[in-house]
Amino acid sequence: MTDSPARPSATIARRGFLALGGSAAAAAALAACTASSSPTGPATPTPTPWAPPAEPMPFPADYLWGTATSAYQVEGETALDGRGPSIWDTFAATRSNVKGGATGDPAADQYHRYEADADLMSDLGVGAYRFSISWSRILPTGSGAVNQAGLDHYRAVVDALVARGIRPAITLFHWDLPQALQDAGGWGDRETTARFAEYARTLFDAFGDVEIDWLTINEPKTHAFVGHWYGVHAPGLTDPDAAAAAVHHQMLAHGLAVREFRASGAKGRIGIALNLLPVYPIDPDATGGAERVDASENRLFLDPVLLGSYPIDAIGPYPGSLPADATAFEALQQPGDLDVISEPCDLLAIQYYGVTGVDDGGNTVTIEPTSAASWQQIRAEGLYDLLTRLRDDYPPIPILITENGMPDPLPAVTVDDPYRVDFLRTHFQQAARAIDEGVPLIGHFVWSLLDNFEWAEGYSQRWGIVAVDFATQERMPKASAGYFSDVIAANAVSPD
Ligand code: GBH
Repeated sequence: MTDSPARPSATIARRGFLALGGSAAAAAALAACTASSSPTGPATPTPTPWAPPAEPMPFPADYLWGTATSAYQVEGETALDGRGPSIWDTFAATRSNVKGGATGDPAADQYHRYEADADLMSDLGVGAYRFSISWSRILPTGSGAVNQAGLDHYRAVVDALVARGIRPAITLFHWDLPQALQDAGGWGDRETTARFAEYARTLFDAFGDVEIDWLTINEPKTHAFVGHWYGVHAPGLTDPDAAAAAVHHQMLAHGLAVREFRASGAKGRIGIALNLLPVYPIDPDATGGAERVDASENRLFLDPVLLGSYPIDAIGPYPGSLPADATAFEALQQPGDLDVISEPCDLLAIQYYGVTGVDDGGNTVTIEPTSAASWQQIRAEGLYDLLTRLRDDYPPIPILITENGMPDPLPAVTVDDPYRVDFLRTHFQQAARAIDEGVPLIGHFVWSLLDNFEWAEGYSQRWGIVAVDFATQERMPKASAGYFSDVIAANAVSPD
């Protein structure tokens, strides 16, 4: 494969294949004609075979409109009230790991401002807020004695939301593993799955009285690949075998948490949050690379959860695959693991940012316009392709979009974001289109409520529908927040 493990950007190397049918295949063939191998160069937009109807497209009456964040990205106060260090504290402490030497302090100071942020969401009219719990606030060393101050903090957050009629959606793990667990082997060690199950049970017991949508693991793929293979996220490893182990152990941890959830009798629903990437082969006669990228990007995570098996073409020394030892990956799997991983969930959470073209060598190719995040190739119709693919290839399960959004083009504070209004409108339209065609989509969360700490990009990429001045922590709703508010109020998306 062409990847170098520590490549600076994934956009010039590989990524993911959705089996394409009908008009999507035609669109992909057209896209192939305009494919550019430059990650930043302007790709000619794919001709659009679908246009929205003249009348607003309605959403189901109980559709869940939400905004999303994660703990390390917005909380700040990384040393307060007994919080233990996480791998992101360690990683960000090395200045060269994050743009500008930034860290998770102060982020958006939501540790102190959750009440005001709940008011803000209430003003916008959102029905749900997805945030994550910092494992090391609850269990400072990842296991052992519970830190009551941590539980109290999140109880206050949950109460603030519920008091405003906002449904909490809580991610248990959004990449901030307690450092003590990393020191003991992290996701390379099967023991971490048992620690995760204990941590999850602690939370189900503490918040079981509240209707919550629980997301077990956020993007196991990103944490495994970007954190353990590319070395761009914490824990900063560049070892494909460590990435493969992190895949299996996160998947197993997910299943164990689902079992704990059922055993706890907690209210609410549970699922896993997978970032999925529609993949379009740029040469319709040479689709092997794209199929393998689809396997490593999508099926490696969907199949075990929804079908109880791993695909056979995701891992190995083939163009587009995760270049790890497939035999070693199999050796990690114990009898019964896949039964645990495929424990039935209440919903499938998906996160959608865009698509990629792939050549026969399994290399990603830019076929759509990118955003300030060079990996993001924007194509709203890819969301429709993804949703209908899930409907066609997997057993039926309610689907919740738990992330969808784009960054501002520049690092400066702005509230004028017509590109984001356009992004949201076109993606809501594709969601409505999929619902019309029988996809059981139950809600849509925008990433993100606030500008925040964008991992290795530090504070240089602003993803909020609400701007944050990090010096003063002032919140300023952008035009997109107003637009989103109007869509929520109408529970429908207009053609323009
Ligand atoms: C999500 O990841 C995250 O869940 C969220 O925390 C984040 O803030 C948000 O999206 C916006 O980025 O190999 O270095 O080129 C999005 C999916 C997949 C995006 C991995 C970055 C590759 C980075 N991510 N991808 S790199």
